[in-house]
Amino acid sequence: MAKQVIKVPDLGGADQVDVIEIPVAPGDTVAQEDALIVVEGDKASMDVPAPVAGKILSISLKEGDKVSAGDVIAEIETDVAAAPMEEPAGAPAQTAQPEPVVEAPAAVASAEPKEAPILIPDLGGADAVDVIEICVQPGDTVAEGDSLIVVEGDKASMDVPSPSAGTVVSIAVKEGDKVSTGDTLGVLKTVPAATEAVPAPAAAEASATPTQSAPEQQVSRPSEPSAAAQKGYQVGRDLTAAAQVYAGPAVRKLARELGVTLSRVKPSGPRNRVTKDDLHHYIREQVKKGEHGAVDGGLGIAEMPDIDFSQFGPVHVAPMSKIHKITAANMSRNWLNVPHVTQFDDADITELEDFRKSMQAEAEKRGVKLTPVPFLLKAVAAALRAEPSFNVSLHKDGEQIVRKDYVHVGMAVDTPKGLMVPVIRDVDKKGLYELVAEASELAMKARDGKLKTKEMQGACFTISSLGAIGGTGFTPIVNAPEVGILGISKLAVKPVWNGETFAPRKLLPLALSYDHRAVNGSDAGRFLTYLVSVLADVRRLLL
Ligand code: CAO
Repeated sequence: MAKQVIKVPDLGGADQVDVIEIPVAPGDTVAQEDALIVVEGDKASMDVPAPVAGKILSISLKEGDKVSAGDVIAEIETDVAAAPMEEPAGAPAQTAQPEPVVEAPAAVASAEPKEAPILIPDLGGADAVDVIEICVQPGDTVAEGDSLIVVEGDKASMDVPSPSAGTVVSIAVKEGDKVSTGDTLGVLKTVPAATEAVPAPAAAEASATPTQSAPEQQVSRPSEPSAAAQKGYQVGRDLTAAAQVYAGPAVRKLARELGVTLSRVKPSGPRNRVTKDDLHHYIREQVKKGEHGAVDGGLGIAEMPDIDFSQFGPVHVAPMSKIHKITAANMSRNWLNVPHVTQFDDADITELEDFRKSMQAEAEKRGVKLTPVPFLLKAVAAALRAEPSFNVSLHKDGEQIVRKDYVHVGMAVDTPKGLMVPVIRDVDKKGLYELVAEASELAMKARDGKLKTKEMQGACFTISSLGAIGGTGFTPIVNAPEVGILGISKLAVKPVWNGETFAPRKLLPLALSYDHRAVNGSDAGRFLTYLVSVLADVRRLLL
């Protein structure tokens, strides 16, 4: 075991570049060539890879630091015998690609517009690099230093800047092409005024064609920073807009390996840069969605779109009450888990209504108000007793049916804080006045938020009455693990054929939703038919 101090290698002449990402942490084991840091200069971002495999003991930098060649990056414990790291044995030039050459513009003697080929500049020794982005198109006007294309080698992505101001006549490469130093990128028509303004001295030092000198000498820079270079990161930001993504070469490579479209990844790095962590987070989210069946274009449940409603008009966002949130979660659970069937019928409650009204005075003396709801509770309880195949729940194992020998009925109550369902126990054993009193008390408790948990548990079945509100019908959602729910709508007087004539009758619309795993349509049919018959003639409750 030996400790090695890892230093920033030659950056191809670049100095004081930003550390934009540190993909490793102390304790990490890295392989040779794994990126230790990602740095970014005016024109290129590049990985600085580990020259040896080993375990990171410490990191001397943090994101945002500025570094130059020779600065300490980290200390690594390695099996390899320590070697001096600053030694220029070619390693730095191989591992960290220098910035692309910004070719000095040639002096232009004439003010006449001139078309000239744009050549791929010296790529710091890299060969056959990928064209990953084309930033301009024919007809675009560019300033000197504006990015024309972005290329990516093994270790760095870099902008290829325009050698001078002008108009792009043609682009000879496309995304995915491989280019090397000296290849023709396109044709640029130079603008006389701009070319005259370019300082000439640089032309003497830099050639329009690639040089063959040693890497550190290959990097030439204009004697004055170009407009684009002065803009610094602005170039990068423009690229982001053009390519919808801003990421280092290691991240791009990983994205390609994983088949991830980088523009879909939410960036969290400096200047909206996609980091490796962002990529990992994105993959984790996709896997999670996949496990829940939410796959693009598949049969699963697609994710709800995240819509900014304020784009359509003024909005006010308010938190949901706790009850509302619980109800929403339960509804969605029940809706997704229970295969619902809803069956409809109208109960002729003409006689029931006559009876109810005739009892109103007596009820008032008892301090209660008779509405259709207690009659419905009583009729449902009778139907559950008459059709025990409906008084069941599906066992959790999905292989057994739990048959109940009690009749507890839930009653949906609309409260200011949301929907609550208190449960009336042993409904089949209680008289009408007892049921009215209990239903009123529980409804009041629900509205006052005073219901105890126990008072909301144990129902076999639920009734949900919107009769006082209106509507001709609705399909209620089963309150699992109960087996069914009865939705009651507003009674309407309708002409009904009695065999001789049409007579006005009071019809109560009923909708019975049930869990088709636990009961069959025939069970539900019998249940609803019995219920309708009891409501049509409450004397049957005595039978
Ligand atoms: N058709 C016509 N009128 C009806 C009716 C019906 N089906 N059901 C009740 N009414 C009448 C009552 O007779 C009463 O009339 P009067 O004021 O003239 O006497 C009036 O409507 C008000 O009744 P109520 O609401 O005070 O009492 P209720 O017994 O009908 O209902 C309760 C009690 C707790 C069920 C009800 O208050 C409630 O909260 N309903 C909402 C349930 C709900 O939200 N369900 C949806 C769940 S799924 O999202």
